[in-house]
Amino acid sequence: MQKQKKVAAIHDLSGFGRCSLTVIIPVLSALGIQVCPVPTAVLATHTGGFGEAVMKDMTGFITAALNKYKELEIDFDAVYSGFLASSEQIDCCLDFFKSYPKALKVADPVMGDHGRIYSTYTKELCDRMGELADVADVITPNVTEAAILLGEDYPQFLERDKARSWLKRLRERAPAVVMTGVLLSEGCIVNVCAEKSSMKLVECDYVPQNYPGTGDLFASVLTGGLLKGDDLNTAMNKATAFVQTAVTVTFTHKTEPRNGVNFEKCLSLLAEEHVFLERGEL
Ligand code: PXL
Repeated sequence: MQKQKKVAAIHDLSGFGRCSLTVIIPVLSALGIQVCPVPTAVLATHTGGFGEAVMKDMTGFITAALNKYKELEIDFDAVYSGFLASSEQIDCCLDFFKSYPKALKVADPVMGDHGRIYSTYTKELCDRMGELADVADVITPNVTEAAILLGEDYPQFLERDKARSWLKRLRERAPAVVMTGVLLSEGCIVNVCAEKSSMKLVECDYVPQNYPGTGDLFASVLTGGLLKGDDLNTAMNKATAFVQTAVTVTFTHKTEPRNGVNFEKCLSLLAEEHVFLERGEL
């Protein structure tokens, strides 16, 4: 049997609303991957729609946890960063990435969505997020985050040529890029990826509702796929299909959008594939 993979997940723990670690842990676990959470902050809820954030900043904890892992010689197959609570946490993540040079380095440059920056984010933190992109193997910005990384204004939609040029410029920062939630000028919403000279696109079904945590769902399925040997395009397609299914299920349940995506009943879709792949290897 192959050795089980381990991911250090440097994200916040938000108690209610289904985002970051409360999504990442179950998704990667369902894919048969061990998640080692390194909380950047502990919050009562996510920051999208529950009033002022109740948040405990965990900046000091990240370096202490890293030192402990080094002392114990615990190795990680991937280091995956996301929502941060302070600009100093950029340095903590850089240290983490540098400490595991053989690990897959995934930086989800979490900063905002739909043209709005998350309420707890400072300008300094946004200005420094690109430093993680510069050392990562894979980055997964949505359009809002891509605009910030590139110093562009948030666009309502992108022409195909513009989407290609944004991907090319993001590729100058990281060898593999997936940009999510791109509304093309012809009217469809796509996820796009670029690696080496290739650029691919997958169309997403339109669901007339936004939910928090979809970026975390997407990036964790993508990370799991890459760790299991999928190429970037395959991992993007699987992550897109999973998020689409979970969002469609949620929309049909008509639950409050701020409560997040009802992904729990969909986890078996990931687990089944895992069982199938493990059987194949035997
Ligand atoms: O899904 C991104 C995210 C992560 N963490 C917190 C958030 C959000 C988005 O709203 O508020 C705390």
